[in-house]
Amino acid sequence: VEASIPEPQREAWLKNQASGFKGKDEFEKEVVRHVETTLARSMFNCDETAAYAATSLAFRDRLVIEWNRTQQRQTFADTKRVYYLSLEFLMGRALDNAMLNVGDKEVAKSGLSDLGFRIEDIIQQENDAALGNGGLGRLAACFLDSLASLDYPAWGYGLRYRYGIFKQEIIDGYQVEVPDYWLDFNPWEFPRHDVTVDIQFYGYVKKTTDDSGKVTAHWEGGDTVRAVAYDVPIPGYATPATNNLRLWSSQAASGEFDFQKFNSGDYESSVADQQRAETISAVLYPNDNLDRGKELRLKQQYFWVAASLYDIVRRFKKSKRPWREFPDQVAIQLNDTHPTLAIVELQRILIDLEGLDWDDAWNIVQQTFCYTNHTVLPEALEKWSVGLVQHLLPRHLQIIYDINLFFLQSVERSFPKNREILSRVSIIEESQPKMVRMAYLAIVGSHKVNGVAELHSDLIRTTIFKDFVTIFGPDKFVNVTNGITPRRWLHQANPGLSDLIATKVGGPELFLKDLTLLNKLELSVNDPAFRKAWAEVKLANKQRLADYIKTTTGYTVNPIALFDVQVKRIHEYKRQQLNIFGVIYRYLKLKAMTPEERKKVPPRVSIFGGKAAPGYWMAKQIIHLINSVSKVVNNDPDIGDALKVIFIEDYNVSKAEIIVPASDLSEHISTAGTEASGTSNMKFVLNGGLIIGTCDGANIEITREIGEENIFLFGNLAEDVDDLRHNHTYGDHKTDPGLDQVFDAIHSGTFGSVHDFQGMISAVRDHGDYYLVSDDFHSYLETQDLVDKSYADQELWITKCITSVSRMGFFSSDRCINEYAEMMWNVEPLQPETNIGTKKGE
Ligand code: GPW
Repeated sequence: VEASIPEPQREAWLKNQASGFKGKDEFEKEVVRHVETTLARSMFNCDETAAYAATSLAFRDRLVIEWNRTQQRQTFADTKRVYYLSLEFLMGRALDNAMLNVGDKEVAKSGLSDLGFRIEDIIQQENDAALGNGGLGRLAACFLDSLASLDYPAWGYGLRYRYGIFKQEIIDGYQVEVPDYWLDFNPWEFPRHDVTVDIQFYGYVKKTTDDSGKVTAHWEGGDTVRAVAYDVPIPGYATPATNNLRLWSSQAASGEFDFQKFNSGDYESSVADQQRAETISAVLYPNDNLDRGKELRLKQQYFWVAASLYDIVRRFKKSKRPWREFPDQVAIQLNDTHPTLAIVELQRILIDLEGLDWDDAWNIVQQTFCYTNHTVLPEALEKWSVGLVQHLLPRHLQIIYDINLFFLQSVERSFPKNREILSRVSIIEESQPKMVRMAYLAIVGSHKVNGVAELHSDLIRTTIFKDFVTIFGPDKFVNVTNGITPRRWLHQANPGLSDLIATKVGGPELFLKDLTLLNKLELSVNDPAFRKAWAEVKLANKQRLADYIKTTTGYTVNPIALFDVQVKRIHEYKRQQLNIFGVIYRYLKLKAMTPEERKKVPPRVSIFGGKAAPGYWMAKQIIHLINSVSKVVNNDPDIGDALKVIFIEDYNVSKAEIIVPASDLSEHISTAGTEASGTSNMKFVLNGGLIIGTCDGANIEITREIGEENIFLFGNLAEDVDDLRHNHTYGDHKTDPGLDQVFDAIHSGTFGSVHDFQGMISAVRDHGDYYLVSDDFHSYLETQDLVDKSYADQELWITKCITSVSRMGFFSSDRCINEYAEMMWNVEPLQPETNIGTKKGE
C-alpha cells in the first residue's frame, strides 16, 4: 500500500511540520499540555511521576523529529548500514541522556522549577531499562551512543523483555530476586503494530526437485509466533543524528486457529497459546558468563534473529539491487555467539527462498557478518545439542551440517591426512549428545572476528581459536579494545568533574566528542587552584554516596575515608572472595591493635555491589559473607571509622552513576587471563579514581596509557596460571598463612555459622583453588598496604588521579566504533549536513 502523500498535498504537511518546544516558556507550555491532555491530569493531581512523564514527552517530541529526519536521510542516501545484534542492551535511564543530546537541559531545569519540581528528582522517577546482565549489555549501550554520536547509519536489534534483570533485595544477608516489571510506563518506545514478522518453529523439511534437477528444501508445519517491533530512538551527542534500536516483542500470531478454538468454546487453550507465545520475550536470562542450554533461550535467539534478518532483507530488497551487493549495503555485527543463528538464517533465506546457489549465498553471508568474542571461560562458550536444534529448527540443522561439511572439506584440502585438526575444528562436537559449537559456526560464517582487549585477543588467537588462525590466517582475527561513552560516564554521572575539566580543555562539546583532548589537563596538574577544585569535586561525590549509603543501609560512613569499591556481577573469576578475605584480614589486624595504633591507620570504606545469577550457589555465598562481615565490622565499637563494609543492594546502571564518581580506589582483580576486558575499570579511572588490579583484560592497556606509577598491579600473570593450577592438583600446595588466619576466624564463628561459608573455604583448600585466591593473597595484601601509604600522601595521590584522567582518551567508545567501522564493517558516517533531497515519487 502506498503510504506516501502525493505531491499536491505535501505543502499542507510542510507548513505544519512538528518542531517541539523552543525556550523555557514553550517547554513549560508543553509540560502542562502533556499533563493535562496526554495524561489527563491537572495541577491538583501532578506528582513527580506525572512530571517525569510530561517532561519526557516534551523532550521526546523533539527527539522524534530528528529521528524521523535521520531515518529519511539514511534511506535516501542509500549507503551501507551497520546492524548491531545483541541479546542485551543495558541502557539505564533515558531522560537525562535525551536532555543532554537534544540540548536545553538548563531550560528544563528552570522550567521545572517554575512548575514546582527539582530536575534531579524528576530524572530519578524513571525505571532503568535493564535489558542486560553486565559488561556485555552495557557495552552494547555505549556502542549505540557512539554510533549515533559519530553519525554512523546504524540500527540495534534486540528483544523487548517484559522483565529485565531481576531486582536484588538483601534479606538477612541473603540475595532475594524480585521481578523487574519496568514497562509500566515507558515513553521511550514506539510500538510498531504494523511492523510484524511471523516466525516459524518446529515442523519438518520437504525436498522437491524441479525439471532441471535442482533440489529445493521447504520448511513446513510447526508453530508460528508473531514478532512485533518496538522502536527506541537513540540520540547522538552534538549532532541531530538519531538512530533506531528495534526491539522485538512476541505475540500469538493472530490466526483463525485461535479464533476457531475460541468459538468452539476452547477458550482456555486459546489463552494458553497466547501466553506461550508471549513467553518468548518475557524475561532476560540472568546468567553472566555462563551458558545453560535452555530450550526457551534458543527460541529467544531464533525469534529475534529471524525477525531482524527479515527486516534487514526487506529493507535491502526495496533498493532493487542484485544479491551480490548485499554486503555493500549491510554489515551485521554479532555481539557474542548469541545471534549466531543469523548466519544460518541468511544462508537459508538465500538458498531456499531466493534460489541462490550455495556458494554464491555463502560468499554473501561471510562478507556480511563479523563476530565479537567476549570470553575464554569454557562454561560460557555456547553449545546447543544437535537434538534440540533438530527439533526446533530442522532446516537450520541441515544447513549447519552442510556448512560444516564444506568447511571440513576445505580444511582437508589444505591439511590432507590431518584427522586431528578435523575433529578439533568441527562445528559439530562428536560428544554424547552431539553439540553444535556456536563460536566455531560464528567464526566460519564471518569475515572478521575480534576480541575485546589486547591480552584477550592474543589469548583467543593462541588458545581457544588457535586452529582457526592456522586455517584462515591471522588477518581474520583482530583486536578492538573496549571503550565507554564519556557522555554518560563522565558528563552525566559526574557533572562536577566534567565542568571542571571543561575549564581547562575547552567546552564539553569538544572533549566529549574527542576524548583525547583530555591530555591538555596534564598542563594543569600542578595548578594549586585546579588541584583544590579537583579534590572538592571528589569529596562532594563521596558525600553524595555517603548520603545514599546512609539512607539505604542506615550506616554512617566518613567521606574522608578511602572509598574502596568493587561493583560488578558476582563471579568466582572476578574474585570478590579475594577482596572480602582481604577485608577480614584487615579487620583482624585492627582488632589486634591498641586504640592508639588504630587511630594511625588510614580509615577505609569497603564498598561492594553486584548480583549473583539466581542459580549460582557459590556467588550467593560470597554475597552472604560480605553482608555478614559488614554486620560484624560496622557494629564493632573497637573499629569505628577505621573500617566500614558496605554492600549496596541492587547494583545497576543508575547506581553506578552515583558510585563510580565517588571512588578513590576500585578493584579489578580477576584471575589473570579470565576477564576479557572489563569496562568499569575505564569508568573509574576516567572519574578520577585509581585502580588495584591484576594484569588482566584492559587493565594492561590502562597501565600502558596512564603509566605504571599510577596503578596498583599485583598477582600472578596469565602465562603462569596453567602451571599454578597443575601444581595445586599434583604438587604439595599450602594455603597462604594470612589466608589461613582468615579461614580460622570464619571457622571460629566470628561471622556466623561456619557452615554458611564452608563452600568458599573448601574451594581454596580442598578443590584445587581454581581461581588462585591463595596464590595471589599475599601480593594483594602487600599492594593494599602500598595503597594505604600512597593515600596518606594526598598531594601525590591527586597528581596520580589528574595524570590518569588526562591519559584516558583512548578508552572512549567513539575510538572503538571508528575501529570497527574501518577494520570490520567498511562503513562511513553520513553527515547530517548532506542534504540528499527528496527522490521523485517517494
Ligand atoms: F560470556 N561479558 C559479559 F562472553 O558481561 F558472553 N557477559 C557475558 O555473558 C560474556 C562476557 C560472555 C563481558 C566480559 O566478561 C567483560 O570482560 C567484557 O568487558 C564485556 O563482556 C564487554 O566486552
